[in-house]
Amino acid sequence: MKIAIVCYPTFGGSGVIATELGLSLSKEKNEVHFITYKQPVRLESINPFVNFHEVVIPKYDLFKYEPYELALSNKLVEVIKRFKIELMHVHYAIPHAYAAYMAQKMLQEQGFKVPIITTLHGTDITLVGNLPVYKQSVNFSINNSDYITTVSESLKNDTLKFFDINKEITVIPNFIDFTKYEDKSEPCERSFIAKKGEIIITHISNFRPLKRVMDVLRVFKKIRSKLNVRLIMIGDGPDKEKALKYVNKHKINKNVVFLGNSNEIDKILCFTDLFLLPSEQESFGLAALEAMVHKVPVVCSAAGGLSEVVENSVSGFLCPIGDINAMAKRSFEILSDQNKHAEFKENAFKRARSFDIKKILPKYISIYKKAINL
Ligand code: GMT
Repeated sequence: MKIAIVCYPTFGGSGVIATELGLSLSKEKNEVHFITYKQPVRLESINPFVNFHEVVIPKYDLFKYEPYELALSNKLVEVIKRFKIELMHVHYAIPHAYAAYMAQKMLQEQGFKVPIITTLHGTDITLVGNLPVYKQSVNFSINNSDYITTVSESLKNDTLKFFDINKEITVIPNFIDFTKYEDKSEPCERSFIAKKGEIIITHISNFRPLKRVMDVLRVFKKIRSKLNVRLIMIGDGPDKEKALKYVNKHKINKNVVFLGNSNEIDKILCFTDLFLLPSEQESFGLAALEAMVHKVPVVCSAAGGLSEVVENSVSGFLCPIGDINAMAKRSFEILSDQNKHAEFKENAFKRARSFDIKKILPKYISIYKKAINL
């Protein structure tokens, strides 16, 4: 098949999933064309079946905001015609589903029939898409996609709750490509960040308010009063300043390392003992799954789709949103008991296995085939 993938090229989970999906499709000899404004951050292993087309918008003084969706739909039409692409798979509704709809209409006028598959990822529904300023357009573009998928049951329910959807929604969970880990020959260097005997706790996010990074620090401070722990904060975003101030004020700066955005999270996760994700909202929680692949138990909030990833009391703990006492207590429970820790680690890995891309990829392929009547 020949597939155009539209996504955000940044460190967010939707871009990561779109990239990994495209790479896996390409390994099965599908021709994949990524169309976005920058090379996606995880698009490292290029092969002959992977193409990247950059959406470039020239500056013009009149524009306060560059009309990205106009340029994107233009690029879609151009690339789809040139490479005879059979379908568009857009990740994150805003503005991708809208731009794809425009492209589809333009192509239709020129005699090309190209279906749209829209995958909803989370904040495009629960936070941004729901704002009155976007809602009607988002609703319209979701309903005008040929196939709609969400990354969890929870997100499907939210989509049906917040929007007026007149089409079937298929849940296709996010996934992990285990072959990436099997091929790795690099050693896991714990001493690279941890001192001897230190327990490592990690958090990864975009530091937006809904990630509740201050909860991460508060939970950590409580655990630290009982255990020899070090916290690694990976990512960047609006609440980073606040987080830095907090660690200085509470004199825990020697025990908290801020690493910024990273493409090498596996190098840290491989020796992490516990992952914290206290989000206000999380449609899936890809970062938690990426930790579980490395046998890292997760203590998180019971927000959105996290309960579809982490099994409470088995591969981690799900606590009420904002309940830092419960999160600290549960973290201590896992970290202070070696046997329990070992058991949770194995369970986390076992759970992650159920999200192996080998099980998930056929679900997307089946939709693609239906879309192009194969
Ligand atoms: O968490 C974010 O704000 C980033 C966002 C994105 O666009 O990447 O993440 C969403 O999509 C991920 C991939 O499907 C999910 O794992 C995240 O849970 C989801 N974030 C939220 O729902 C807040």
